[in-house]
Amino acid sequence: MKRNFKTIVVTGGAGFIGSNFIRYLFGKAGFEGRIVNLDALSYAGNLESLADVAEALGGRRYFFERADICDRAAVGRIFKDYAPDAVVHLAAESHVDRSILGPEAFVRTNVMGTFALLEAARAAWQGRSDVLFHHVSTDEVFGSLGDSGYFNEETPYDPRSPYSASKAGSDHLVRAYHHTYGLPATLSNCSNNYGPYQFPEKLIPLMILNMLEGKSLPVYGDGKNIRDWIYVEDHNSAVWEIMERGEAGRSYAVGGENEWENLRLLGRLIEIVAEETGEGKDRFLSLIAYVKDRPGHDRRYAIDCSRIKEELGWKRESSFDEGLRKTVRWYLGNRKWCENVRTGEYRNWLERNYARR
Ligand code: NAD
Ligand code: TDX
Repeated sequence: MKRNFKTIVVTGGAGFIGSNFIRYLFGKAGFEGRIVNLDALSYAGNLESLADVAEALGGRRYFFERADICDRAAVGRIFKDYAPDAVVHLAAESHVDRSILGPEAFVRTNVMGTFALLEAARAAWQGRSDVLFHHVSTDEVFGSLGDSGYFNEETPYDPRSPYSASKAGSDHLVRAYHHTYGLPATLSNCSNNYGPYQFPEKLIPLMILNMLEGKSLPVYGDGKNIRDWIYVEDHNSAVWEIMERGEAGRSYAVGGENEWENLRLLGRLIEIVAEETGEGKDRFLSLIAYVKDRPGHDRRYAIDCSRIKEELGWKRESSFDEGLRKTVRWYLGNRKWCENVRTGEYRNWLERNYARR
C-alpha cells in the first residue's frame, strides 16, 4: 500500500533537514501536492534556505506559516486553513551543546511543542486512517555504545543529554498517541546528518568555515568519539519512504553505516577543503585545538538499519566522500548564506563557551 498525500505540513521546514526535505519532495521525489512550512524561525531557521522553492511555487504549492509549535491556537488555525493529510515533524531545538547550557527551551519545544502538534492532529483528524503523523527523531535517544554493537528499533531508550532526553520524551508521546488514540503515526531515529544548509554550530560546517576563516578547529576531549554520518538527502529519502509505505505505529532506525572518529573525520575534511581551495593542508592541520570535553559526551553511535532496507527497500545514494565533497563545495559557494546565519547571538555564545583550552 502506498499513501498518496495532498497537503503536507512540514514543521521546522526552515531548518537544515526541513529545507532539504521540502526541496527533495518537490524535486527528486516528484511530490505533486502542497507543502506548508510551519516554522517559528528560531536562530536555526532561515527562509533564505528555501528562496528558490518560494520563488517557483510560493502561494500555489508552497506556503510558509511563521508559528511556534507550542502555540496551540496558531497550530489549530493552520490545521483548519490547510486541512493537511500529513505532518512531518522536524521542528526542534537540535544542538546538544545548547541543551547543556540551556535545557528549558529543549523541554518546551521538543516535548511541549510535540504535545501541542499531536493534540492539533488528533482534534483535526478525528480518528481518520488516511492521514499520517511522521515524527523525525534521533539515534541519541538510545544512549551511548561501547566499542561494539549497534542501535536498532528494539534498543531500550537511555538518553544522556537534555537534548536526547527531550527527543525521547517526544518519541514516547507520539507512540502513546498512536496506541491510545489510534493516531496514525510513524517514527524514524536517524544518525548524524550532514550536507548543505546545516547551521554552522554542528561539527562539519563549523570546521569547514573555521578553516576558511583561519580560526581554530575545536576538537572536544580526545577526538575519539564516533558518529555514524549520513548525507541529508539520504535521510530525507528514508523519511519519505516511511511516509509513503511504512507501517503505522512502527519506528525505523536510519543510518549511514559510516562510522568515523571525530579526529579522523576532521583529517579527511581537511584534505577535501585543501583540494577544493588549493590551500596547503598543513595550514589547516595547525589550526586543530583540543578543547575541554562536552559534559556527558556520548562515546559512540552506530545504527543497524536492516529494517528499513529489508521492509521498505530503502538504500542510500551518496558515498561519504562524494557527500563531503558536495558539502564542502556548497559552503564554498554560499558564503553569504553562512554570513547571514552566523551573526550576533550565536557568535557571542560560541566565543563565551568554547574558548581555546
Ligand atoms: P535545525 O536546528 O537545523 O532546524 C530546526 C528548525 O525548527 C528551525 O527551522 C527552527 O526555526 C524550527 N523551530 C525551532 N523551535 C521551533 C518552535 N518552537 N516552533 C516552530 N519551529 C521551531 O535542526 P535539524 O538538524 O534540521 O533537525 C531537524 C529534526 O531532525 C530535529 O527534530 C532533530 O532532532 C532531528 N534530527 C536531526 C539530526 C541531525 O543530525 N541534524 C539527526 C537525527 C534527527
Ligand atoms: O566543535 C565541535 N567539536 C567537536 O569535537 C563540535 C560542534 C562537535 N564536536 C564533536 C561532538 C560530537 O562527538 O563532534 C561530534 C558531532 O557533534 P555535533 O555536530 O554537535 O553533533 P551530535 O552532538 O553528534 O548531534 C547531532 O547528531 C544527532 C545533531 O546535532 C543532533 O540534532 C542529532 O540528533
